[in-house]
Amino acid sequence: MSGDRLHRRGLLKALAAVGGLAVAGCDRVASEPRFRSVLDAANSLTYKVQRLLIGADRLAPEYSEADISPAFRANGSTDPQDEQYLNLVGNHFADWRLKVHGFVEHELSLSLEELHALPARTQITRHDCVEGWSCIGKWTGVPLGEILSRAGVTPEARFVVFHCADTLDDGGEFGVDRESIRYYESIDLIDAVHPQTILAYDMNGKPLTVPHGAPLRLRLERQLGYKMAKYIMRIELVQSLANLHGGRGGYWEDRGYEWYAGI
Ligand SMILES: Nc1nc2c(c(=O)[nH]1)N[C@H]1C(S)=C(S)[C@@H](COP(=O)(O)O)O[C@H]1N2
Ligand SMILES: [Mo]
Repeated sequence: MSGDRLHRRGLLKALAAVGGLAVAGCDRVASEPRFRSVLDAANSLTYKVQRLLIGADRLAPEYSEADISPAFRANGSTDPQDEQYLNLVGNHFADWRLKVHGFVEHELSLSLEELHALPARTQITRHDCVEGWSCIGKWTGVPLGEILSRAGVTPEARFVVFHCADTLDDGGEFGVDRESIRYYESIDLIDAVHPQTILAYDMNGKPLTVPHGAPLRLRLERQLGYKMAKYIMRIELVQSLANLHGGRGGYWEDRGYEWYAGI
């Protein structure tokens, strides 16, 4: 079978999974008891209303080279001190692999070189941080849908989880246990196969720097900055978010932010 056919078969499966999510997804999540507190009230309303208003295919605005911010602010973790990460930096990420696992037909382990050989997309977009600042940058990377079609998403999969290398100290002010401190994020399969959802390895035409998430970070242009995981180590396809860390689908979500952070 040609690679192209294999690829298409995988993509169709991913889209079939998305179809199921679009029809039944929200309600099924809301009926899981551990999700009620998250999806009740405002957050559930936000997710449903925004999904209706936005539509699955709407693109975030894209800008021109002239609009690129002269200095792109770095935020959150900007210099992770985790031992494993420092070792990877020391070797210029030659030993880094992106692991893709969970509800997939084939686990993947991809080097940066292998990622570079996959189809790429470049987009100039505006990053909005919940703290109230925005910057425009140019991002190049592999559409997440390409990776998922190669891994083959199985029907059980409902969410894509990004596990990061950095431990972000929250200063203890949220009362979350230390187990929850490593950064992570999650998105649904609709956003996962959106054309502007990319795993970026370049920023403004140069390899991603450590402050901005080297060697790989998510770009998810229709949501706020905290969703866009930097320092990605592994991508896990899961059925439920309840058993991960604080159970709310992300580092900041476990500390009270909304899971669906639509702009
Ligand atoms: N792994 C990881 N990803 C992260 C963060 C972080 O602290 N750790 N911070 C988030 C926040 S709040 C923002 S606004 C953006 C900042 O991306 P930048 O540093 O490229 O501006 O990364 C997001 N992704
Ligand atoms: Mo942010």
